[in-house]
Formats: sequence, structure tokens, C-alpha cells
Amino acid sequence: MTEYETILVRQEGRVGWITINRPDALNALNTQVMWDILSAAEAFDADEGVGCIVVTGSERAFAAGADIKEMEAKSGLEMLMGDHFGGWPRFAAVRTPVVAAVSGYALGGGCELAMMCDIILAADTAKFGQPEINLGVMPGMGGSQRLVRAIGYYKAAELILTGRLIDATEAERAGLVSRVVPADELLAEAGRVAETIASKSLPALYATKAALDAAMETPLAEGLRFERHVFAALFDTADQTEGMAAFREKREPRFEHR
Ligand code: CO8
Repeated sequence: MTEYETILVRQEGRVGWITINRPDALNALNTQVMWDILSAAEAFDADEGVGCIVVTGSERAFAAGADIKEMEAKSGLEMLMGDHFGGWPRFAAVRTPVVAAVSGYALGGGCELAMMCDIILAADTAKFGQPEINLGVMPGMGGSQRLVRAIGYYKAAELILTGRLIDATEAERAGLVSRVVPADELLAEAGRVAETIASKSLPALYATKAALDAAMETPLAEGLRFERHVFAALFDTADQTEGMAAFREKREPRFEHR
């Protein structure tokens, strides 16, 4: 498996793990982290042996934001031209479902990275927020858009305009986090969720993730049309034949991911 400068990568069964590893900077997301995460995620995405990816950090920080020290001296033009953002839309577009396992700080770009994933599991120590306003800037990796869609305009606006951090319980209540677990159980629980997902039919997972993405991005009628077509397309997969036969025969399905 490829070695990376800023992340640790491993595969367990059909689950690919990406652990952000910049302990001295609370996992701040510099350009190298972005390209490392993208490269690892795209390698897992190209591997039929992987059905789910988990992105996690350390106990203290999932990621405390984009790297302020890397950005501090840049001009607006340099921020745009330097490709500080280019990897993130590609990461958000991987076909494979991604679980974010968040312990400690998920701030600014860290919260935005979690929101690029499909499921956010939080340790009871997790803290989420978009504190960019305190630095004289604003969210730049999707926060002003994805947080609004995730938790609604008014709650998102309050968090983004004040920079207030919320704990895991408030994040769960707001709908940002699907579940809160004790910190020492976070990775095991993320592993269980990812294994469950990875055991399903790969074509069905890809189609489902594409339809979920459409729900965030398209008007309802267009999303429903898209759903109808990808749903129908799954009837040409071996896994649909197997899944429905297994139901009729009252046994577990044996998916071949085709
Ligand atoms: N960038 C760079 N270094 C950081 C960051 C960061 N975001 N966060 C923490 N660090 C570093 C600290 O500078 C410190 O390093 P050193 O020991 O060399 O001084 C080390 O990590 C430990 O941090 P602290 O000593 O500050 O730890 P505390 O426990 O006292 O505080 C906090 C923890 C509250 C998380 C605090 O570190 C903090 O407020 N961090 C910044 C949080 C923040 O503002 N995040 C938003 C950043 S801006 C952003 O994310 C924009 C996203 C869009 C950009 C898209 C293009 C790239």
C-alpha cells in the first residue's frame, strides 16, 4: 500500500481506512493533506475490493481546519490560482460511500471535510464549527452551502456568523451527525458501520450514493427521474438477481459486486 506524508492508510476486509496524521497541527488540512486524502480515496474508489471508506483523525482532532499558517500570507489571487481547493470536489465525488469518524475538533475545513462524507459518526468529545469568521474570512470548502443543506438556514447561519462551536449532542440534534458514541468506541463503531455498507452490492451502493448526491443538488422532479433510472438499471445486475432470489429462498445474499 502506498505510503503518504500526512495520512495513514490501511485496508481491513472491504473497508479502506484513511487516518489524518498531522498531530503537531491538530490535523490542519494543508495542500499536501488534500492531495494525500484524494489520492488514497481515489485508489480505494478504483478497487472493487473496497465497498466503504472511513476517514478519521486523532482522539484530539478530526481536523482543526484548513492550515492557517499555509494560507496566512496569500493574496486572493494566490488562493484561487494556487489550487488550494482543487482536490476537495474530486474527493466529494468518489463513488464509494465514505464514513467520517469524528473525535475532537472538526472545525472550519475539518467540519467541511466531514460534510463531504456520506455519514458522520461522532465521539462524545467531538466539537463542530465554522470559526472562519474569527479569522476575518468565511468557510471556503463548502461550509456555507453544505451546512445550510444539512441543518437548515437559521442554525447554519448562526454558527457561521458567530463562529460558535457545538458539541456532539447538539450536532446530533441538529442532524449533522447520525450518531454519538463514547470516544473509546468510535473506531470500532465506524468499522462496524463501514463493514455493513461494504457487504452490500457495489453497483447498488454506487447507484444509491449517486441518487443521494442528486437529492442535495437537484430539484425534486429531476431527482425523482434520476432515481427511477438508476433503480431500473440495477435490474441488469447479477446482484439484483441474487439479492431477490436470496429473499425468496430465505437466506443471506452472496453478492458478487456485478
Ligand atoms: N491551522 C494551522 N495550525 C493549527 C490549526 C490550523 N487550523 N489549528 C491548530 N493548529 C496548530 C496550532 O497552531 C498549534 O501549533 P503550535 O504548537 O506550533 O503553536 C497546534 O496546532 C496545537 O493547537 P493549539 O495550541 O491552538 O491547541 P489548543 O488546544 O489550545 O486549541 C483549537 C485548539 C481551539 C482547535 C485551536 O487550535 C484553534 O482555534 N485552531 C484554529 C481553528 C480554526 O480557526 N479553524 C478554521 C481554519 S480556516 C478554514 O478552515 C477555512 C477552510 C476553507 C479553506 C479552503 C482552502 C484551503
